[in-house]
Formats: sequence, structure tokens, C-alpha cells
Amino acid sequence: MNFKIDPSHSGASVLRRDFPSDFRWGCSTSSYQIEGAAQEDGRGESIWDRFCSEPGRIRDGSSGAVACDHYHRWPEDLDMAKQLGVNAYRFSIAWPRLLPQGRGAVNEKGLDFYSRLVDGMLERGLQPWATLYHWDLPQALQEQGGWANRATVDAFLEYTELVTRRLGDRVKHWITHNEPYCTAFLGNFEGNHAPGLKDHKTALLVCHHLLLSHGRAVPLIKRLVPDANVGITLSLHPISPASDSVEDAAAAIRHDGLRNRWFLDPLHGRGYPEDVLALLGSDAPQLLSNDLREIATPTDFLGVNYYFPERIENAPGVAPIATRVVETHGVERTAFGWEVDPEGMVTLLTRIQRDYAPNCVYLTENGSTFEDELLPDGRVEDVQRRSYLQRHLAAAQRAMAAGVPLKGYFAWSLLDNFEWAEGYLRRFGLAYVDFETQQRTLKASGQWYAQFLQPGEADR
Ligand code: IFM
Repeated sequence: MNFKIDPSHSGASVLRRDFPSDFRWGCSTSSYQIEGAAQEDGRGESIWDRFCSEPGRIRDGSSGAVACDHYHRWPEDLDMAKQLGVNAYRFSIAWPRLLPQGRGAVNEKGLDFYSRLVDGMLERGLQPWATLYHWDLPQALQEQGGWANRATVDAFLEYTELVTRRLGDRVKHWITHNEPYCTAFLGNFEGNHAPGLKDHKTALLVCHHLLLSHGRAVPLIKRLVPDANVGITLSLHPISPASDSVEDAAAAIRHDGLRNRWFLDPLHGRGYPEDVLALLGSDAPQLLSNDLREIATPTDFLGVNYYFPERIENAPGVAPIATRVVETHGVERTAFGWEVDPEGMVTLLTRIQRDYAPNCVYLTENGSTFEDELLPDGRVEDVQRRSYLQRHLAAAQRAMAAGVPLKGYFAWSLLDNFEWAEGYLRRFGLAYVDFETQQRTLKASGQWYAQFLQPGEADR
């Protein structure tokens, strides 16, 4: 590969002690990607169960029905998180496990599961960070229109109330939604995520209802858990034009508008960006009078998931806004083809700070997929992921030095897991999972993270 790594940015010398002592160190997971037990203890069907059952949806024809069997193996998994030395664990709650029909009858066994899981975290010194919605909507709600139906906002609030009443005595960190862009646009416009629709107007309406449900959930959670910290997690990209042309420059602004500002602007009280609204015309969602005010309810933190930058070219005729993401050559990439660009994280975080000035930011996901191999001697030498992690932690430090109020970093992910439309073909874990035997093996990257996190270690 003919890419260059700036030696001053290699990350090899990044040290935990150079971060503030109250910095949160974590790893992230999500329910559908790891739990399995899809038909156990009264769990209802989710849109991902249904999507996976449709031929051709998932690259390897798999599903999350078993996944990492975390539903049964969670003590071992939390032990592994503890072994890493993280002090926070981000997980998500499967709505259909608690409310199999989306609303109404409660499945106590589902609540008990999360209650035990949270106790397990606390016993191990792991601060629980709960995400309420990481994409597994009850199928019963999808049948009534899913997130395109405004009534799903009310259903989400009922679900939020149920969860926070039960877990709020122990869980103080809440994320309403994970990556609403993916829920809305991958699921309802590109059609490669559940529920698999391809309609831009629907995607925009879904997106609006997701943001509205977030805004309404914040005061609800705070009322029920007065000492709660509540935020939302967005997947954001630093965006630049693919060339010096005026057309590409304008395309990059449009793309940033729909990809980043469409979320950041309304959440920060600015409403939807006017330039994007003008492009969307009648596809733009119809708002009720209080919607924007509710979406802009102040939060305690902004969660940012950073993976890669996007370079944009003008693409006349390409829906929805005549832009295309261009593949740059000669750059380091993960097995997914995502460009590895730690400095892009600095660019993104400093841009958010400059334009929106959040009080507190957490990197709630950052990670990489490579072709990992379990060697006969039981090692997984994922040196690329280790280097990725080191360089992104060094980038996190540079962002902090530039004034970003970054308070924590969560590696994606604790375990190899069900990577949505890619099935089990993409491994993101710090721990390797043999999906035949369910054996977990800490990879070299996980071992490095554990060593890095050990307080007082000088040389790494
Ligand atoms: O696996 C996903 C996760 O569910 C959401 N953020 C991106 C990850 C990697 O694709």
C-alpha cells in the first residue's frame, strides 16, 4: 500500500496519563448485534429479524438470531470488558424484548435480563451507558408504519418510561438514539438496512420523528432519573470536495447539509438547514408547531461516532441531492473500504465545536474491520486495528488540545458481531468471536488497549 503515515501521528506513544483522570474509557456494543436469543423468554420480533429472513438482504444470508449469544454469555463478556480495564460499557436495549408488540404488554423477563446485566456492570466497576434505540424496532410497530408514523414517537416515549423507571436507579447515562442517519436513510431510502424501504420522503419523515422522539425523551428521562446524563449519538463525517472545482465545492456543502447539518442544526436550535430544505422541496417533512423547539431540548452531551471522512463530487442526476462519495486512491483503508484518517476525527470534532459549541462530547464509537485470523496458537495479530486504535486515541488528544470538550472514548466494539447487511463477514471486535464455538479471544488490539488502560504504565 502506498499511503504514508505522518510519524508524529503514529499514536504509538499515546499514554493514558496524558488524558484527564476523569476521562471515560469504554467499549460499545448493541443488542441485535450480540444478544442472539431472538426467540427466547418472550422477546418479540424486530424489524431486523424480519429483514434478515428476506432472501438476499444479508450478504452471508445470516441473522442476529444467535449472534454472540451474549444473552447467555454476558457474565463472560462483562469479565472481558473488565479485563480490558475500561470503566464504562455502552450497550443497547432491545425494545421488542421488553414490549414484544411495541406497546402494551410488558415482558418482565426482558426487563429482568437488562436489570441483571446492569448489576453485572456495576459489580465489575463498569459504568452503564444505555442506548435506547440501536435500530431494533418491534416489527409490530413497523406494520403500523414504523418511524414514518408519528404514533411511533409516543410508543418510544412509553418504552423509554418503562426502561428508565426500571433501570434509572442504576443507569445514569442515557443515549436516546444511535445514528439516526442510518435508521432513516439506510433503512428507508437506500434500503440496505431494515425495514428495507427505498423512498426519500419516507426517510426524511422517519428522520424527523426520530429527532422528535429524542427531544421528547430527554425531559422524560430527566424527570424519572433526576441525576441522569442524556444525549444522542450521531454518525458524522468530515466532508470535503473531491477536487478544486466550484461544482464539487458546492456538492460538498450540499452533502454536508444532509449528512451532518440536517442533524446538528435542529438539535442545536437552528431548525433544519434552509439550503437543504430548498433542495428537498416537497420531500421535506411537514412539521407541527412545537417540533423544532422539542428537538432542540438541551442535552448533557453529544455522542459522536467517527469512522471515516467523505470526499464529495458533483453528480448531476444522482438522487437525492446530486452528490456522490468518491473513492480516493493511495490511502489506507479498512476491509470495508473505509478510509483510515485519524486526522479526520480532529477535523470533525473541531468543526462541531466551532459551529455548535457542545458543552461535552463523547466519542461513542470508533473502530475498524480487518481480515482477522485466529492463528493455530490462539493469537489474533490484528496489528492494523491496534495501530488504528493508537492513532485515533492520539487524534482524540489533539482534538482536546484544540479545545474540544471530549470527555470519553468508546471503542467499537467489544466483540466481533453481526454487522448488519454484511452479516458476520466484517469483524470489528477487540475480541475475536468464533461463531461456531462462541469462544472469545482477545485480539492484539484488545491486549494493547488493556495495557494502555492500566494506570501508571509508563512505556507502551
Ligand atoms: O456496527 C455498526 C454499529 O452498529 C453502528 N455504528 C457503526 C458500526 C460499524 O459499522
